[in-house]
Amino acid sequence: MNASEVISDLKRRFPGEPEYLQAVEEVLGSIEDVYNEHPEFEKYNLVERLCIPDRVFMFRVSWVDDSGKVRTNMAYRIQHNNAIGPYKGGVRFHSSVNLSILKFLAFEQTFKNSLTTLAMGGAKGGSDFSPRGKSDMEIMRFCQAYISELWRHIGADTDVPAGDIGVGAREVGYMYGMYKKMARENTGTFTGKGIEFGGSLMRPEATGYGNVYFLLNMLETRGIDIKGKRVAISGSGNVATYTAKKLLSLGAKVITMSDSNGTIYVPEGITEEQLDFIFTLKNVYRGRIREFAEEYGCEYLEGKRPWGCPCDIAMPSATQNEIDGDDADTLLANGCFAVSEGANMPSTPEAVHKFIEARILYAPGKAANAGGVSVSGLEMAQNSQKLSWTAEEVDQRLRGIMKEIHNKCLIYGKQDDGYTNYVKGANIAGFMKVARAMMAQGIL
Ligand code: NDP
Ligand code: 2IT
Repeated sequence: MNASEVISDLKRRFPGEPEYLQAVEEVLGSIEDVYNEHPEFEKYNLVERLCIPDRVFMFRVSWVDDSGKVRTNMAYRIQHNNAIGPYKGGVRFHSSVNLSILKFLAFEQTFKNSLTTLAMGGAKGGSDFSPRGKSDMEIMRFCQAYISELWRHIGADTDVPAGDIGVGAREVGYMYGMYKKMARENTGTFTGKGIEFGGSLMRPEATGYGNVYFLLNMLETRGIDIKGKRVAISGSGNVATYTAKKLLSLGAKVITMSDSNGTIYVPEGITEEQLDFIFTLKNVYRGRIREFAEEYGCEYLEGKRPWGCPCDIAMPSATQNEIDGDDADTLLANGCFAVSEGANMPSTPEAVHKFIEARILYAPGKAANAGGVSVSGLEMAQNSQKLSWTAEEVDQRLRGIMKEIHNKCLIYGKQDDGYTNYVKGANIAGFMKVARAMMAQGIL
């Protein structure tokens, strides 16, 4: 089948999976040229095999809440592709989680991991369990229940989970503890672990810092200095807060942060002290961003996303499809000249089209947010060596990897008119490595 036949076929077979189909369509739309140059891909039905996950685990998790009530959730692990290395990807706990969302994330992860220069295949897992308002003991019991089923399908050289929305160091710790108990091994089959038991320095910072390093590479191509630039960030979780931290250290102004209830708008830019408040609010008290506005008396945009606030640069770092076509129009009308995605697929296809049409610097998540999984790969390397590297060493490697990903985007994404289409660049570079590996390994 050729690429468009694959898309129609997937639409027919998986009609209730819009996010998955959206991600597939975006990638296949941009690899057509290279695909047509390789007739052997069609002969081996490579695209269809690459789009459909190798396997999907889907199961019920039962756990007991603090009031003694027995609760159930749906849980999943998608092992998408392991042509270039063990399955690798995060775990998401959020009420919105379903098969379509995890399939899109595992598909994206395969191309992202291919770009990192490291040997990692693509996977994603999660549950529609919502950590919001749950006690620490409830979180622990849920994590243990999830792993009591999943543990037999993962392993240090098989499938290595990590964090994502709703899953941070606390949840990884509980899941890894249960995994170790069940599997009777201590080989580091999770990344994002605590520093005391095999975690890598800089893993918490990696996605946000990596996104800023990618942005700096993009700005350099146009000779733009980050200093003093107004950056709108969405989200206030792991990716958003470390993006903000790196930006502040470089003299940029972080003018917004948000959560699913609203946005704080600070036109003069938040201070380091205010950012520390957000870290504590989110990680210790697990509070809402509205409380920041109450503390500092800034503007709070209830129920709104940040994109109406005039900015130079947008760094969406919350969730998928959080910038639609109208938001893109507003950003562009306000003079935004760069968008670098911390979240996975935060821009709808309409928004992506508008950014590229407007010839702004636009980095898709699979390139810009690859720093997180890259440092996960470095955590796996350290665990294999039974060594821990210094923060400086990990940060140096992270900078090098982000530079390399940026170079690949330039190589495959440069257009005749000189504009770099980072979507095309990232998709082709990511695809070609996986495609070559799959061709070499035969029909599986
Ligand atoms: P966190 O759980 O730490 O933070 C998520 C943030 O996004 C919260 O502020 C949350 O607000 C907000 N958010 C989540 N879902 C929604 C929604 N449906 N609508 C509006 N806001 C929402 O997650 P991360 O920071 O780890 O992840 C953020 C994004 O980055 C995700 O797209 C993830 O896939 C991606 N990513 C994460 C990596 C990592 O290493 N952690 C690596 C690469 C990408 P609220 O509290 O109200 O839910
Ligand atoms: O989307 C992502 O890249 C992540 N959530 C991180 C995955 C990982 O294995 O570190």
